[in-house]
Amino acid sequence: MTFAQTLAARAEQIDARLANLFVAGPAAASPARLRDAMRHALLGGGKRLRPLLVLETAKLFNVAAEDALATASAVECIHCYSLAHDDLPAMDNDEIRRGRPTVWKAFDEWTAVLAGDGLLTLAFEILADPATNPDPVVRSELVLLLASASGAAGMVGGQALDLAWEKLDHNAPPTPEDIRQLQSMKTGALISCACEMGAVLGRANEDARRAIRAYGSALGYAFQIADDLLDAEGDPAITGKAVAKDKALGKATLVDLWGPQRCRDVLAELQADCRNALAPFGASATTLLAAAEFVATRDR
Ligand code: GRG
Repeated sequence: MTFAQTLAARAEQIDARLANLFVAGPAAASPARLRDAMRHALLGGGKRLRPLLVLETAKLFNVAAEDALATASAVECIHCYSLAHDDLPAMDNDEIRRGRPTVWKAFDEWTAVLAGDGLLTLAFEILADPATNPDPVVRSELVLLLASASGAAGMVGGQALDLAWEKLDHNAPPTPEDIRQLQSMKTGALISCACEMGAVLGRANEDARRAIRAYGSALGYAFQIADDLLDAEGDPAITGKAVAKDKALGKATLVDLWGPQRCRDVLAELQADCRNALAPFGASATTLLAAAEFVATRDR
């Protein structure tokens, strides 16, 4: 199986689990318009990379996919809430996401804000549910990891730094270190967290957790550099979003500062970091290794 086939098969599993949240799950009782907007944000076209990372990391520690799917779906709820809010006129003002109208475009702004709020809260409702994992210690660790990766010192903080650079006056442009910091908070933290949550489900020891964190952190960094390259050079027919959007918004990216070639060199170094971090797991980490290659060379 190629990595693209594995990703597609995992996406099918996760999509079915996500769709069920609106049928038998906690979102079933929400008002119809809000529910439709949450469904719009959550379903329909995402690659489901973060859920795959949860499932594949859990698998390293012999956790069956069925026992990791709820955790994987919680991470995707957070990711999709962040996209719905990021697309709002007050933030990135995007009209197209995953080749479809963004949530605020398909509904309206207040519905998109509330749909994001609903997904954010839903993620923690899923993690706190004993059906997700019978061990309360595991559940509380999952909640803590996801809260800190997605909160004010993680994704939300990274988004705040990003928007501040873009929208407020500064005496000097951001340095590569500034960009690295905001990107690792905004994008890297959730990707790295998805990996570590799989290790928590598998009750991995501290050495293994450290190795998974090193992999997740290199992967998250690679993901963001690849995203910047895609913004600069990607084909909108494949990426499902406007090209050169970051430049149009005046966002500083590493592609601007370093140029595409240096970014590609750094991507190759990060792939090597991922390989080194996964070395202790041998052949059982093949899919995670392939994920690193996919992230560094992706076209969507
Ligand atoms: C609004 C709190 C808040 C946070 C927003 C993640 C984020 C923070 C904004 C998204 C903006 C963006 C395009 C960031 C680049 C990295 C990224 C998250 C890309 C989209 O993720 P993919 O490629 O998307 O995994 P799919 O559609 O496949 O799920």
